[in-house]
Amino acid sequence: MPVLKSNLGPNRQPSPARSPRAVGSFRILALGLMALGMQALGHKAFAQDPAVVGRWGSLIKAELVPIHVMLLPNGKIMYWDRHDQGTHDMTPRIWDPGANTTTKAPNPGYDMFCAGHSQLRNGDVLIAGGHQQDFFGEDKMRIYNWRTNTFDAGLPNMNAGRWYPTATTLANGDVLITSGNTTGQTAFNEIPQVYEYRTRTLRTLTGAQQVIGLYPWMFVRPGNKVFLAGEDSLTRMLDVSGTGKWTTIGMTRSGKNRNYGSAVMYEPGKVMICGGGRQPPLASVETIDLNEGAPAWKFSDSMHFARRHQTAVMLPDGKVIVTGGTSGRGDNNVVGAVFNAEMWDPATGHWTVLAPASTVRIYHSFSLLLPDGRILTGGGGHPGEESNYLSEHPDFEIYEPPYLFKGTRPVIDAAPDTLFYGKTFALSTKVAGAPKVSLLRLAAVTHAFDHNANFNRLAVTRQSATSLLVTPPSDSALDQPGAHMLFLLDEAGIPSLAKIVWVTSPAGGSPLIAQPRGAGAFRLTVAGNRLRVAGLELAADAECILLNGRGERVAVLKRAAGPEFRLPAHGLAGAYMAVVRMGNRKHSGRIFIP
Ligand SMILES: [Cu+2]
Repeated sequence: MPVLKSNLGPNRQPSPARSPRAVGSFRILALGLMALGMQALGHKAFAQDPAVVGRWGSLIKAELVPIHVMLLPNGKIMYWDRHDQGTHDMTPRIWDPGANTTTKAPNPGYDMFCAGHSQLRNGDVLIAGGHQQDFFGEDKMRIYNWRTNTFDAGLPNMNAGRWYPTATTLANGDVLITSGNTTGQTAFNEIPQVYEYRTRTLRTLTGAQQVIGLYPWMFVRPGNKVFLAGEDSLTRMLDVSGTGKWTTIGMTRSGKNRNYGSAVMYEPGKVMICGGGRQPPLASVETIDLNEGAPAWKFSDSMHFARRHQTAVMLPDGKVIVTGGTSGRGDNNVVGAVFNAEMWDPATGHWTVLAPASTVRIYHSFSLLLPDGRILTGGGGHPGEESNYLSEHPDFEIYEPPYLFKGTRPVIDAAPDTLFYGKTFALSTKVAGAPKVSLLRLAAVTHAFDHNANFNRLAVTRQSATSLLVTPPSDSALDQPGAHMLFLLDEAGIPSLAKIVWVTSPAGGSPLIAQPRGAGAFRLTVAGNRLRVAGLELAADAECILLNGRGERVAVLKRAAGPEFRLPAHGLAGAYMAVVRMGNRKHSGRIFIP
C-alpha cells in the first residue's frame, strides 16, 4: 500500500530535514548493518575499481521531486511531482541531461501524480489517470506530444478513476490500462481498458473484471496476451482481445505480496521479480519462463540486500541493475536504506554488489537507462521518509555501470532511422569480432516499475570488416512499435552510445525515411501533425500527395503555414512516397509517419 501522511503517528514527529552529515551517518549505519549479513563483502570488497563496481556522479538539482519520469525520443527527460504537497506545481519539467537545462511543459490541466504512462508508437506519452487525493483516482487521460511540447486533452475519459494504474503499450500500438483505485483504498477499478491508437477511443474489457493490485507489473506476450507478474503472488495472463479474459498462471514461489518490489522482462517471455514487501522487505528473486509449456516460478539467487522501493533497470548487455530501496520494516523506512546498487546476471543468477549512491532513494524514487548507457536515478519524497517526513529529494544522480570502464566504446557509424519487424538491416561499424546488438524501449517509470520497458537481443551476422547485418524481432508482440535505443556491444560487453531508432511494421515502401528521390536537395520531416519540407521554395500553388507502396494515392495534404502541410488526423502510420507538386514541377521523397 502507498505511504500516506496519515501514517504519521504521535510518536513519529516530523523533524527538520537531515543535514548531509546526518545522511552520511545513516549511510554508514546502513552499510554496517548490511555488512553483518553479507559473506565476504566487507568494505575491502568494494574495491574502488569502477570497472568492477561502477561509479556514481554528484547530485544534480531538479526543480521538483522526479516521481514520474520518462525518456523522450529527443534524449530529454520529462518528469513531474505531486501537486498537493510541497511545491504545488503540477507542470512537468523537460530536462536535458546533456546541457543540464530545464524547461516547462504546459500545465496538463489536472494532477497527473499517480498516473500510469507509456510511450505511443510516435514517441508521444499516453498518461492515464492521476490523483484527486490519496486512493481517489482521476478518470482523465492526456497525450504529451514531445515534438511540439503540448498536451492533447481531446481524449475520452476512462470508465472510472484510476489512482496507481499501469499503462502498457501493446503489440499493435494500442495501450492497455489496468488497475487503480477509484474512490478509496478498497475501491478498485476492476475493469481493464484498451486505448486504441488509431481511433482514439477506449475499449472496455468487461469480460476481464478482476481486482488486481495497484501499479501491476504487466508484460506484453504474443497472441494479444499480457502477463501480470505481481505485485500479488497469484500471477495471471490477460487476453486483451474483444472484451478480455484472465487465466491463471500460478503462484510465485515466495507466495508473498511483493509490494513495491520491482520487475523486468529480461528476455522475451522471461520475467524476473525481486524484493518488495514490508514486514520486512524481501531479498528473494524469482524468474519465470513463459515460453515453456507449463511455466512456473523458480527462485534465482537472492539479492545481497533486502529491498523495497528499489527499481530494476535492464542494461544493454542483458544484465539487470537494481538501485535504491530500503531493508527497513514498514512503508518507507530510512533506517535500512540501501545505498549500494547491485547487478544480476541472468546467465548465472548471481548478483554483484556495486558502488553505493550518496542519497537515500526510497518511496517515489526511480532509475532508468539513458541512451549513453549510464543509469539516471533520483527522487524520493512527497511524502518523505518515515520518522522524517520533511526529507525530500528533488535531485538526480547518475551511475556509470562497470562496462563503461572496460575500454574504448564501440561506435555505430551508421544505421537506419527506422527498423522494420523481421527485416534485416546493415549497421556500419569498425568494431571487430562478434559484436552484439540490443534494442530497448525508452523508460516511463514510476513507483519502482518501468511501464514501458522491453529488451531484445538482435540476430547479428558479419557482412564485411565494417558492416554487420542485423535482424530485429519478427513480431511486434516481442517488441512494441515506437522509439527505441539501439545499442552495439563489442565482445567485451562494452556498449556504444545508443542510436534512437523507430521500430514499425513495413506498411509499404522501403525503410528509407525522409530521403528525396532524384535530384533536388530537400528534406521531408514529420513534426507533430505537420509534414515539413525543408530546402524547397514552396510556391503558392504547392500541393503534397502521399502515395502508398503500390503507388496509390492515400491522401492529398492541405497546406499549413510556411513550408508545411497538414497531415490527416490520426491513423496514417507507415511509410509513404510524398510528392510535392508546384505547377508542372514535381519533387518526391520517402516519408515515414510514426
Ligand atoms: Cu505514490
